[in-house]
Amino acid sequence: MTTHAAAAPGSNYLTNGFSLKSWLLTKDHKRIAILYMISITVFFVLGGLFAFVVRLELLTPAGDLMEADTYNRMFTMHGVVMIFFFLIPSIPAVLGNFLVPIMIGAKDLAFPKINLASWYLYNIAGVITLAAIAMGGVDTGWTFYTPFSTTYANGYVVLTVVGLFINGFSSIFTGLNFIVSIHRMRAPGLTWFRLPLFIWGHYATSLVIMLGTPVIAITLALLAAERALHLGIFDPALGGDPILFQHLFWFYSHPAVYIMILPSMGVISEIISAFTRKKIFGYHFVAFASIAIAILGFLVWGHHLFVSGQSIYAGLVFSVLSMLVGVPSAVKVFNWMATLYQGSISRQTPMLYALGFIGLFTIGGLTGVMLATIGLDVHVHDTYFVVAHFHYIMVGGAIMGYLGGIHFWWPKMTGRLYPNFWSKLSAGLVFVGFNLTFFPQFILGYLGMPRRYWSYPDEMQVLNVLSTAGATILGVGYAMPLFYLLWSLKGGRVADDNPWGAYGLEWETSSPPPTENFLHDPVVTGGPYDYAELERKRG
Ligand code: HEM
Ligand SMILES: [Cu+2]
Repeated sequence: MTTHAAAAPGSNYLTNGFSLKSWLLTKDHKRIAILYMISITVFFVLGGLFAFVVRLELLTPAGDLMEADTYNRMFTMHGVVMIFFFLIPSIPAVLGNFLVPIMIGAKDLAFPKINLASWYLYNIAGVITLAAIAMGGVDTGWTFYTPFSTTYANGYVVLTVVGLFINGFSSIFTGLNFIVSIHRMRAPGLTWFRLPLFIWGHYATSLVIMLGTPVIAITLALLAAERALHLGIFDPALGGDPILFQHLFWFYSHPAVYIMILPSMGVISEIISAFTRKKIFGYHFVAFASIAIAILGFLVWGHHLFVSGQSIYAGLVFSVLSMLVGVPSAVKVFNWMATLYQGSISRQTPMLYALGFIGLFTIGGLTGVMLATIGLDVHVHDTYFVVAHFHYIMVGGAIMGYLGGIHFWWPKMTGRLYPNFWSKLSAGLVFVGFNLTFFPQFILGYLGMPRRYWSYPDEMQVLNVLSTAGATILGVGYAMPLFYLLWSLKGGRVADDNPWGAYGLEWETSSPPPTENFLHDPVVTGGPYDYAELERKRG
């Protein structure tokens, strides 16, 4: 790659207009990323509060803190907020929006206005869902299973579902923008196999978003239509089929778990390469593994229906396919490990998150393979074992990737460095708190504690207390970055263009970047992660 002069001092995307209007009507992908970061942080805090209420109730075996019905609403709203308003948009809408154009050497995404519209849709959807919560909430679980959701639930199902329907479009707009931009707007010389793995991750994610999201949108629309107009789509009393809902729901929602994890894997590849000073081992395999996951991810939804009465032959096929989807994930884990091997590893905060990701994601993935084994799943289905599995993937994987990425690119986004001591301490607390919260849940589930109950037998209290204690530590670990990152905006040391000495187009422009991203149009002459070349240039 060639180097490019940085922006004139003092002029960058943050200083280009200070009025509220210059933010709310911005078409700059970098400003939209910041707007998204603010919005999803609000929802993350809200989702976290719901989780804390759930863990507080589970401190004691008796259901004593709240009514059973309130408890149902708490875990439902926790799931809805965390999945749809935090995890799905998190990395693509914040880090992806900021970095995809810069990493491909473009001035912006292909459709800047649609990008801004995506943020507005997200907020409109959020307000609608919040209204449903404020009016009394929903109690169906984030999965909205019929016929409970259509016929028996007494919460604000239709309003929530309308919010999620709209939210789906914000997701689609982001995916559309990424696909078109990556195809059409790469800098001269930036061929597909010179793209950073972060871009491959976002490209694969965007494919899943575009193909999957319309299915959930239609499914939720049908659900709302049935609940409001009593059409017989899912309700057997009206001639419908409740299992059809589960098929349609998981046809999106299993791929959706890859919407959450693929971008995170992209972040991890960038961080590992930067902090080992090496090219990612088996770059092509890692790139193709993202595409393989995106495709295979659409073929395994039936593993959520093993005990639904679906045919045993269907179950067998879904079981085998589910184990196959573990293969490309394992390929990535092996390649990251091989990259670490004999690398000059530097233990900066982003790297702590990346190393945490590898361990926790591996536990999540391996327990996923266990769940894909029908015989075992019959035993632990709908228990805390499943809860532990998906939290290891989504919290241990996706959120570790998000936080790692925020810490990696914060100096680029804001031009400021954050305090090392506090950021490492918080990464440590997150790792310890996370394991203490969720590891006991594997044991609880294996012992037979069902999910979504507000009370449990006395002998399960010790493990539940550990879990609640862990959640408290985890909460502190998550809260800390809010303070030191905000503090860094004024008090942090000024970051130079490439504070980590990393390789990539984003490190060749100034921190923060100018509105046009680069002062001269970049031309790419080499492959990705060419640290040998970077060292040569530095002499
Ligand atoms: C090696 C790959 C994986 C396999 C084989 C796998 C397998 C499974 C199976 C069989 C279940 C159903 C368990 C049951 O309900 O009895 C399940 C649940 C779940 N998995 Fe995974 N999984 C994998 C990776 C992932 C990833 C990457 C994510 C998220 C990013 C994820 C998120 C979830 C969620 C959210 C649920 C529970 C949904 C619910 O019932 O609320 N899984 N997984
Ligand atoms: Cu699944």
